[in-house]
Amino acid sequence: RNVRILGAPTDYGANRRGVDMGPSAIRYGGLTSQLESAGVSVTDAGDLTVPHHATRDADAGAENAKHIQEVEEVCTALADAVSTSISDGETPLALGGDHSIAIGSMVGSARDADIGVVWFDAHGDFNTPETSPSGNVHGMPLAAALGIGDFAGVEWANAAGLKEENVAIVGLRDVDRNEAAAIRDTDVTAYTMSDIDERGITEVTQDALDVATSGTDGIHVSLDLDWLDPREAPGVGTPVRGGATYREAHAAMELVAKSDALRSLELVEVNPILDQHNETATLATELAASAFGKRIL
Ligand code: DIR
Ligand code: MN
Ligand code: MN
Ligand code: MN
Repeated sequence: RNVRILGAPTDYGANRRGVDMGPSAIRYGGLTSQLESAGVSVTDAGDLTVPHHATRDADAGAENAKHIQEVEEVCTALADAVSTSISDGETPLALGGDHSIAIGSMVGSARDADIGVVWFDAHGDFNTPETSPSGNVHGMPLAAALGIGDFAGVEWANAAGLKEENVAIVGLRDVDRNEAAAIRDTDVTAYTMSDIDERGITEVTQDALDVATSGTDGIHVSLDLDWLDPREAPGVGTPVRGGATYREAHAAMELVAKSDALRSLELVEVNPILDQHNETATLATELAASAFGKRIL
């Protein structure tokens, strides 16, 4: 397999600055050599050009969907880069940046295919401008892609044409009240940390992969580093106690590799300003290697 690294250095969807440095931190954490140790060949396409936050009106966008225009610009560019990578025969690995980039990754990944999605996250990312308590778009990308609420008919966001039945969220432990209702109202499959406690990471991840692969051409895996426990991954903007362990995260990514269905991957929300010695970025590189099939023996 050939992998193409695509950096998306943006923080427009997040409430804390610094996540735009995620692509650099992940590269500096040894991404290319980790991927090569998984036996894939690697091309680094560099970063998308994203205008720095400081150059834009601080209050741009609606209060309930901050910087939505910038998010659209970044996602549109990323969608093209992801789709081109796939047509060139290279599996895209998008580096955030905050989780708003997922809208673009999914649109690009789905341009010539029907895709399923597995979303590893502490959060549901299912808010809409009307339900969001923060107005931060990184809490909305799944709702945006699925055309929920205010996002109905928003072409740049809905263009992936995702089917709710092919979307699975794994690891929930911090979901806003109206967001929970929105998730329950859909046919999206959602597994909380309690499901992982009760059934184990292997069974839950396998079920999630079955949901995403059923009747699709391949899957997009979105890995928000705050899925992991903050003890393992402190360098994220919205840490929540009680997350996946180091072993659980690797086990899940190894199952992703085993599914042989991975069409695109993204690593998001790594914020080196909040990190300790770049350990969250480094962990992200290891997990990517597992997702691309790194084996010990
Ligand atoms: C919160 C936080 N639910 C929001 N979301 C985050 O602002 O909508 N998602 N951090 O990753
Ligand atoms: Mn701002
Ligand atoms: Mn997220
Ligand atoms: Mn999250």
